[in-house]
Amino acid sequence: MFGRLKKKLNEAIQKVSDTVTDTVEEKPEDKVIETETIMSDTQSDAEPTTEYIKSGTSEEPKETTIATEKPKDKKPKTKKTISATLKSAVKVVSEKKIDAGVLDDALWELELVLLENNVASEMSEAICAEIKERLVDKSVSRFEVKNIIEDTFKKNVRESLECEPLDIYKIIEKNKEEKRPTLIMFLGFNGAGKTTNLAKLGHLLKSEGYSCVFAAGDTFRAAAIHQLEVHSETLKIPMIKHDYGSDAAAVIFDATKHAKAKGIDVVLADTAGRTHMNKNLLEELKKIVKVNTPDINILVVESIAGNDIVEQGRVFSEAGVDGVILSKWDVDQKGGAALSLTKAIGKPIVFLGTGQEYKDLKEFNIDDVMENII
Ligand SMILES: Nc1nc2c(ncn2[C@@H]2O[C@H](COP(=O)(O)OP(=O)(O)OP(=O)(O)O)[C@@H](O)[C@H]2O)c(=O)[nH]1
Ligand SMILES: [Mg+2]
Repeated sequence: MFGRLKKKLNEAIQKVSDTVTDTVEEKPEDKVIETETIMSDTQSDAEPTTEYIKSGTSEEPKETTIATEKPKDKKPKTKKTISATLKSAVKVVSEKKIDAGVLDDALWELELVLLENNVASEMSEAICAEIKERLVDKSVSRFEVKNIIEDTFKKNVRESLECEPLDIYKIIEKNKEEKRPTLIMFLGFNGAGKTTNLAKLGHLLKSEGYSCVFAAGDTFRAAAIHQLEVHSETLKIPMIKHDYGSDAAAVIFDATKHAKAKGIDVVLADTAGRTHMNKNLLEELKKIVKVNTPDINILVVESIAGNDIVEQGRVFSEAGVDGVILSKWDVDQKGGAALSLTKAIGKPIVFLGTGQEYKDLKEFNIDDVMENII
């Protein structure tokens, strides 16, 4: 999912640490590195002036003299001098304080990378502000700069994803004790992956030993009932359906009644895709929820939906959302927006949809995301 962001992020982080360090190295004390690197790299014929050599190598005049006395066609023996000076340069770098102006420019590039990959602007700004606070006027080496940037990024992403978890199995078990089925309803934007991920969850729950029934609650889209029916037949999970155009709330109600009568553990209810911009469709969704009071409302959101993700999350939350499935996680796109959803709606990501097959439903784990992102 984060292949693109990871690549760009690492490039930007490298650039920030390089810029910061390079600028620090351009202090007068480090002049000797420039002098001798130029000599060694270009094998210049021009002999440095005595005055310049003195200012650059006051601590090691001997090596510098050897270098200037070498025949024109040979590379000056400056190896020892360079490595010695590099050592002192590292010391200088770690003793220099990082300048706010230099850092601002470098961090702006990092912020752009985050924004280009749809990381929400609040999060991008917060990350860069915190990096700045941790670096400005501090004495840090190039290595530490990189670590501080990575640490700050990870900390912010982790905080944004952390949330009280939703334990579906615990809810099912509790309801089983009370001899009633658990109703799990799927809602979300058109084409987000509701029906496919409902079927995947049915497959998973069945493999865990729970009995399931599907409710064909999308009575709106042509072929939606048939789509679920195909899953029902393939997975050998029964399905309750009415005709197209009938009341979705009634279909789900009937499926729950059926599950109660037959002692079925879980009802997985599909609903029609709807845009979060359409008030009427949202009102209808609220009615379905009111009639059926699902135990769990799962919002299915395409992880590649870009900055619209958070808005979708906020609006569907009006109907009640308990957890999220981020679908299409396998598609490598600008996935940064997904990082902000949990914080925005205060509900956890429960599963990632990682493909189009039944097995492609992965329990969400923050550590896996962190490993993939940086
Ligand atoms: N690559 C990938 N494709 C997915 C995933 N989940 C769903 N899809 C595909 O996305 C398309 C839409 O999926 P559906 O399950 O029909 O989406 P929906 O939300 O039910 O759509 P509507 O009922 O029309 O609103 C299908 O081609 C699915 O195979 C996923 O995790 N990864
Ligand atoms: Mg559907």
